Amino acid sequence: MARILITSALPYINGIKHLGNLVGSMLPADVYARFQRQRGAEVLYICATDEHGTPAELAARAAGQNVEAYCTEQHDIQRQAGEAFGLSFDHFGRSSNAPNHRLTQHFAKVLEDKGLIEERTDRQIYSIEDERFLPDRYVEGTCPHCDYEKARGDQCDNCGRLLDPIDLKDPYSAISGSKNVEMRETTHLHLLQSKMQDRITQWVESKQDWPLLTKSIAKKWLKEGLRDRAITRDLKWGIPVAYQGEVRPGYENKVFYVWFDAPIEYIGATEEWALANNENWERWWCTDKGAEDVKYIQVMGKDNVAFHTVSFPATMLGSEEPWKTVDTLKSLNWLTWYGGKFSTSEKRGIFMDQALEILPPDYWRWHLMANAPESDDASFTLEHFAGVVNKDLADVLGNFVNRITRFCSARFGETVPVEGAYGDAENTLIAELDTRMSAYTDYLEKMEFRKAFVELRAIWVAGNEYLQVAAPWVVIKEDKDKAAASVRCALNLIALFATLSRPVIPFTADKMFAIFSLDPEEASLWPENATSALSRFSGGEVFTPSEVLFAKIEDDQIEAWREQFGAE
Ligand code: B3M
Ligand code: ZN
Repeated sequence: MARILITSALPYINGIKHLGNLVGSMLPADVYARFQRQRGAEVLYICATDEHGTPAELAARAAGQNVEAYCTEQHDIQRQAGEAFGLSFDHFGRSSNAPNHRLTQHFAKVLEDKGLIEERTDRQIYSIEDERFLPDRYVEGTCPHCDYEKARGDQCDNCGRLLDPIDLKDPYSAISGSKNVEMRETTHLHLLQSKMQDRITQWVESKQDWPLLTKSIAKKWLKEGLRDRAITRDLKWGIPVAYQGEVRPGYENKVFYVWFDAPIEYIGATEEWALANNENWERWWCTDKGAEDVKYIQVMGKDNVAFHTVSFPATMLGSEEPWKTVDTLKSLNWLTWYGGKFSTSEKRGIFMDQALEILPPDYWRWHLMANAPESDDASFTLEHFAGVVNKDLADVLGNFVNRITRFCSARFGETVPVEGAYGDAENTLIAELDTRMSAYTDYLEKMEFRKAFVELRAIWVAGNEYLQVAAPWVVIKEDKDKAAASVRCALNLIALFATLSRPVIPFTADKMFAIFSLDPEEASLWPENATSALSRFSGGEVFTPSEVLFAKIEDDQIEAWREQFGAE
């Protein structure tokens, strides 16, 4: 049996994520995990909150909470939102938990032993008024590239460039606003990535099946030449720079840099899962302890690709320990909000909790995945969303289920009819389904989601067209047995649709299985072919018509949401 490890980029702790974040990492990973489970693979889907670094401290400060309490609260909020969206994590961990502390310190120690870590003294911005260094986002100022006046130390929100705090013009403290800052010397550990240029280049080149976007980002970084980078910061909240419980002298007020420890949490969260479930994490991560036959898939937005194709591999490969590294890295572009940015502070866009206040998860899941920003950025608009929901979900899928269960119940009763045999119309349908099901399966396997869901939609459409042709409501007047056979076929289609749709719309799929009192876990095993799938019910099975599966979105709802979520 295939063993598949899946991780999606760890959502940062500073607030609930928006739909763009969701479709950029967690949701596609979830769809893939569900698909592989239905195929019978042994799947481990791991995620966690990314809790360290200056954005966490600043968000806690803004919320008037201490950072630990803030992270605990936000972790719970994100965990609940994920559950409500049907994200089927096997574990949703926290990068601040003990396993990540141990592992991060372990990696640093091993890398240092291998001569890949060096202590260097840098100049950093120090705030006299705040009596502290101002790493990363603690300093703001004018962008040296575009003159935007509120650029943050690590990145300019206006031009998008990555920055070093010391490049900012007119820097000031993000804590107090004080401009009374100066350069002071401070010592940090640096990971000598420059020494690993060849090893990482070779490793990237060995990855034949990485998608274009992933590969081109990795190659761009390699071409520019890997630079050594500081992996510690002058902060209190984070993983202490300590080996075997002993803080490294001089590092009492320093911690590891968030981007050093965050990817290590993929392993840490697996250990959390193992501890909680009496499982073994090493068989997923250590190639000398059973992980050699694991297929490891990472899913993330394009801004995270460099960290996963260069920095994290530098940590793992540099250790020379037998760690499992990523096989397939699926990266996504941006989902924009009406062509612009989702923004918490400007109240633009829909966040995960708000989405579920207005509609059930499957409406969002379907739209987001069917329009995933794969080959390019994609723009979310409420108008497009409503159009897709009304057409695909309400008219095509929902209507099919409703129409045939009602018709059967009115004319044959609430039992699958047994009379009649499949004929030409059914055989034509089966041939089309076989072709489409195999294309659909291949696209899901390759994580080409847009193309996959074009096929799934076409499969639903094929069911509707079949029903148009078979027209049991007409045929029944002349040939009741023939009508019975097509009703049986259509009822079988409902169960097949439920199986095929379950990776993307799991809640609805389970409602569809419930019509026939089928156990979703058993009933959703991936079908071999259409012939066997359409003979699941041979007649006599009892069913109960469901409520309408999808409500149409009305124009006045769109209007109200445009107002509420800042559409323009
Ligand atoms: N936390 C994603 C972000 O906030 C970042 C991903 C970490 S993956 C190890 O941009
Ligand atoms: Zn700029």
